[in-house]
Parts: sequence; structure tokens; C-alpha cells
Amino acid sequence: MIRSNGARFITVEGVEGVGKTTNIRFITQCLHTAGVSYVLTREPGGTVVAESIRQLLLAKQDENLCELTELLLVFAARAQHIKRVIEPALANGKWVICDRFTDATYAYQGGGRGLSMNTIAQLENLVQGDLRPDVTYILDLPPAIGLKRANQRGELDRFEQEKLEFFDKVRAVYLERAAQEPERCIIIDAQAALATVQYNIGKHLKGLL
Ligand code: T5A
Repeated sequence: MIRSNGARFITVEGVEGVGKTTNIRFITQCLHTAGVSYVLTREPGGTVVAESIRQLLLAKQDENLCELTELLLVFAARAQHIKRVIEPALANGKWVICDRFTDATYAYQGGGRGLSMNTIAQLENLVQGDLRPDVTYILDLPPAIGLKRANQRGELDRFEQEKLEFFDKVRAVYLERAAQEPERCIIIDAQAALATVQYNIGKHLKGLL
């Protein structure tokens, strides 16, 4: 969607350790250089309340989080994030760069946990109305490589402790979604050297400026 005030909603997705944080830093540097006013945010999180929900989602707990509870918490955080951060920023003409959004819900809760894609779509419509990202960069690599990178960073969160099979399903859903929406979803080979990854993101981003 091209907004009349020029604002764009860009999301970055991929399995654990794929390089989202690293490449989001690069995206914001490009925007800064181009003089674009932006808001950098993340999911789950992005507001005080939504960050509290993030802690609930990522922390390892004695009581297992039910799959449906996990899904509803993700969307509860998103509802707060959209109303408090994303919509106001877009309305003010700012670009929004978001580390993960609803594609992650399809990939993790739909693919990984096996919850119904239809249920996720219903919640998406309820919580987001017609808000959808304009562009989504899907950083893609074999999950084993991403997990190795994530492992090197220290203690693993609740999701990072899942088995490789879980992340294979997550990746498969990301790729399916990219195939369904090729205009919005740009697959970036994240196995390449960082300079190549950034060259490819930068080339696409320039087309948006
Ligand atoms: N979640 C989220 C859901 O289940 N449902 C949802 O709807 C949403 C929104 C959030 C968790 O929540 C789940 C998914 C997640 O499990 P998160 O913090 O967003 O967690 O996600 P993580 O994947 O855990 O983020 P990470 O910080 O682990 O990974 P990044 O940001 O992808 O990776 P990054 O940039 O820190 O890079 C990792 C390492 O690799 C190196 C970097 O220098 C760094 O050391 N690196 C490279 N090395 C070689 N070559 C390259 N090309 C490299 N790129 C980066």
C-alpha cells in the first residue's frame, strides 16, 4: 500500500540468529542517510505493556505455556503495539521498521506449533484491520546455521530451546508466504557474507526511497 503521506511499514523476518538485528541497523542507517524519518520497533514488544508480554513469552517457566495462550499473548502485544506505536507513526508520515510482525506468527505459531492458519488469519483481521506491512525482508538460511549463531550469544530463550525440526517448519512457512506474496516479501539469502546481504537489502531499499 502506498500511503498518501509517503510513510512505509517495513518488517524484517527470519529464523533465530538469521541476522535481523544486524541488518535492521543497516536499514536504519540507510534511512538516516536519506533523511527519512522513521521509528524502529520490534515484536513481540515495542511498548511498555507489550514488552512485559514479550518477557512472558520468552521466559522459561515451570508452567508450560499452552499453544493457544502463546498465540493470544502474541496478538495482545500486537494490539497494544499497533495502537500505541505503529499507527500513530504511520499517520505522522514516519516509516516504521519492525523486527518481526505477523509473518512470525504464521511461521512460529502456525508452522512451528501447528496452530490453524485460519485462526491466525481471523486474529490478524480482528487486531490489525487492514494494516499489513508494505515490504517484508525475509532473511533466509538453514536454521542449523542461525541457531549456531544464536547459541554463541549465550543463554537461550524459550523459543531458541526448540528442536531443529520446529525451526525447519518455521522456515518452510516463511518461504511459502514469500511465494504467495512475492511483491511484498523479499527473500534475502542470509547465508551470504554480511556485505552481500546488505548490498542486496540496500539495492531493494533504494527502490523505495
Ligand atoms: N515470535 C515472535 C513468535 O513466536 N511469534 C510472533 O508472532 C513473534 C513476533 C522473538 C521470539 O519470539 C518469537 C520468535 C522469536 O523466537 P527475537 O529477539 O525477535 O525473538 O528473535 P531472535 O531470532 O531470537 O533474534 P536474534 O537476536 O536471535 O537474531 P537476529 O536478530 O536475527 O540475529 P543477529 O543480528 O543478532 O545476528 C546473530 C549473529 O550472527 C552474526 C551477527 O554478528 C550475530 O553475532 N551475523 C552473521 N554472521 C555471518 N554472516 C552473516 N551474514 C551474518 N549476519 C549476522
